[in-house]
Amino acid sequence: MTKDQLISPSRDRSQAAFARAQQLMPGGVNSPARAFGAVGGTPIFIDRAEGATLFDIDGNRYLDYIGSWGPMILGHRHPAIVAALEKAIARGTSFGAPTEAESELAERIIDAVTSVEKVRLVNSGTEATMSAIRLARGFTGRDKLIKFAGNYHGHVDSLLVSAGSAAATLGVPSSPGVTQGTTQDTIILEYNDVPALEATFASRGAEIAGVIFEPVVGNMGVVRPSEEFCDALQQITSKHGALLICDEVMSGFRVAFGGAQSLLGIKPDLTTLGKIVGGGLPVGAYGGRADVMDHILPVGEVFQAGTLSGNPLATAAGCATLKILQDDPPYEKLEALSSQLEAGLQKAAESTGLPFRLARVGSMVTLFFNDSDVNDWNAASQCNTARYARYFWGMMDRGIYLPCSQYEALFVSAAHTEEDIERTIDAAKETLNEVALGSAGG
Ligand code: KE4
Repeated sequence: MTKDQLISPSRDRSQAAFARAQQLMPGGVNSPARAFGAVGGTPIFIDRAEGATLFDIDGNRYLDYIGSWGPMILGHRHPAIVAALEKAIARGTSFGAPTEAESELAERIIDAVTSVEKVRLVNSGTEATMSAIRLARGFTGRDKLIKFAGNYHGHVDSLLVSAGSAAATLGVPSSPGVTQGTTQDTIILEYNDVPALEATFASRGAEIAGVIFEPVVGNMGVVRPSEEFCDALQQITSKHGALLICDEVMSGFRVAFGGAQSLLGIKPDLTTLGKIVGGGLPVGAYGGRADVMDHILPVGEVFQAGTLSGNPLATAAGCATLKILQDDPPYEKLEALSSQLEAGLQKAAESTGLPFRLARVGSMVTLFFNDSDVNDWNAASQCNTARYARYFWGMMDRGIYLPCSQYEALFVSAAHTEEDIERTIDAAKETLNEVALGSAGG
């Protein structure tokens, strides 16, 4: 289908809705990733979703590869999750008191993620990472924390840092409102840079409370850790008494039922989770060694609390989701569909002559417009993001809804079909050829 045969979708209602929203909320959105800032144009407003399909308020339909940025691994409105929510809502929406559903979700997480002996439920991935960092500092009595460029862990003040002067590697605030005092204890290194990790611990090991990292990065596009990097993280933190924090908010239950750590053979001290564990409702979680977790109030003295933590609706959706992932694991199907997509994108991109790299772990995929391998932020930051934007819109006009940024992973869901993947590949062939032609001028 060539572009001029496309029924160029009307998006008038989304345009009007966006204009109204911008008067009411900063940028018209409740999370900046949705504002299409990285690709330009107007975000589409969603009316409803079913399976792998989104319907916008102009009546256009799209194959959804964002899946709410990860949670919708089973697709939208999975009948068992809808039923669980209907059952829960008939009993009330929030009590601010313990429920057995919280214990069920906690038990499902503990049973699935072997390094997790105890867990605390919160309301978002940000809350999970913020709490895990506080716990690492409280448990070790140390201040410094290591994170990696290109890894995103939510809008935690102490993690909103950019690399400072190379020598210091001490973080400097990457957002107004974050104080120097907050970021001075954050050390930022390059992902997969073992020598830098070793050198930092050699000089400051006694000050370091923990290291937080994405075991499979999704937030600079998909980037895998090297084996050496995984080994170094495990051994160096253990040697220096620092805690290893695996941020599996995105990769948890996504790349494997036991998380990326189960694929990589890593045993972190703490793990953070989100997205899929809530089945599309707001749930975050942090957990790990019981001797560490028991430092959290009310057993220990590290403070953390939340009005809606363990909310009955959210835990119902989370339990229903993890039950399906355990009883009827979709991972073989996701692997087949995702490798079909990867092969098709590889072929389509190769035929254009455009420089690109393709990365995939399980059902997380990124097509980088980059002429070098992408193993860290240094390389990722060289991507041709203008080219990605043209690719994004060409796919949108063909009814394929990709992540609205080069620095995100696309997600295949268990609701996608082989035909959906073939349609996506056909759309990519046409779009990438258009991008190549359009790039002929540079
Ligand atoms: P939330 O606070 O957005 O639930 O989770 C923060 C977070 C923590 N850790 C990792 C590895 C994450 O990927 C995230 C959130 N991911 C982004 C997408 N890359 C959420 C999208 C958004 O911010 O709207």
